[in-house]
Amino acid sequence: MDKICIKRLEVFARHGALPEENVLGQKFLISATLYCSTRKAGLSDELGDSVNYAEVSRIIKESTEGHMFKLIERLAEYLAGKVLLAYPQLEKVDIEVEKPWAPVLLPLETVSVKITRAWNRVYLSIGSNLGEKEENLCQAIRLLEEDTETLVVRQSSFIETEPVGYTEQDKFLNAALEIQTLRSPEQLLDLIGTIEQTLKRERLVHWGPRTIDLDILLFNDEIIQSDRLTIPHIEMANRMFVLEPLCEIAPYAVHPVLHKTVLEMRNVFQSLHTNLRK
Ligand code: A4P
Ligand code: MG
Repeated sequence: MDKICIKRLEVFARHGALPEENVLGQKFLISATLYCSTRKAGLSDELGDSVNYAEVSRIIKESTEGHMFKLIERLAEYLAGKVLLAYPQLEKVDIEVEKPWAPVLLPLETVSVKITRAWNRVYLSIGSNLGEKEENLCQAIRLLEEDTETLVVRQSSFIETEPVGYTEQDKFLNAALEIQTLRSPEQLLDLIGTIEQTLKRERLVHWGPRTIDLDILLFNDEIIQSDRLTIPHIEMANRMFVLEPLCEIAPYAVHPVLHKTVLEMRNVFQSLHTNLRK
């Protein structure tokens, strides 16, 4: 992956755990490595096809001056988020914050924190079979877009599907979404919970009617099994209402446990059910 590097940008700011540091201020040196393809700009010679390092430097300077954190860990985290959110086309960013005048009272050259932060690529399934179904899906998408750490990159068409599981209920409207987010899996689950609450989802019957249901299907290529989360979603390969819309936006996304693409999973499911009906 190509890189654009900003080395040791000097900023005077007031971060520090000691009150004197917050009053007097000191020098910080900030380095950033931006991971993105420079191929397009390399051919076109157009700034608009690249990430403008002057603008990134300005974002770093203003963000560093505009806050007062106790820890350089916090400052590095904040800067990484700011840069990634300003440039969704970056895959990841390294940020190093050096504090050469840190009040350590020993003859050291500098202290620093260096972190790497990346966008997470995530696929979600959404469904509704209560109330204004289309409006519910649109509202859920809007609420995802309103989250400052999340971008909705792609969405499938809305597909009407027969209820699976508990069948004594209305048809569903289902869709799949591709998002990129800075949130961790658990933080994304919290966001989904908040959106479900905002849209007044009540849990009455398991697999029963709902104004909105949001599930995390794939999170990068991670495999997660915890009290709150199973990723990939445990039922995704067995549900046409998931595979059909997902196939529309990500046919070649790979299930990290089954090692099958979404397209393959959909075809397997389809042929299995066609054979069962014969
Ligand atoms: N949880 C664990 N893993 C995940 C994950 N990957 N994504 C936990 C989201 N949540 C996950 O989920 C209950 C708990 O699962 C969460 O609190 C979380 O900690 P839920 O969404 O509140 O409960 P649920 O929806 O009743 O159960 P579940 O298993 O998610 O059901 P599904 O798979 O969503 O099925 N028929 C059609 N045609 N279309 C539908 O959309 N949906 C369902 C519900 C049934 N039939 C359907 C449809
Ligand atoms: Mg669910």
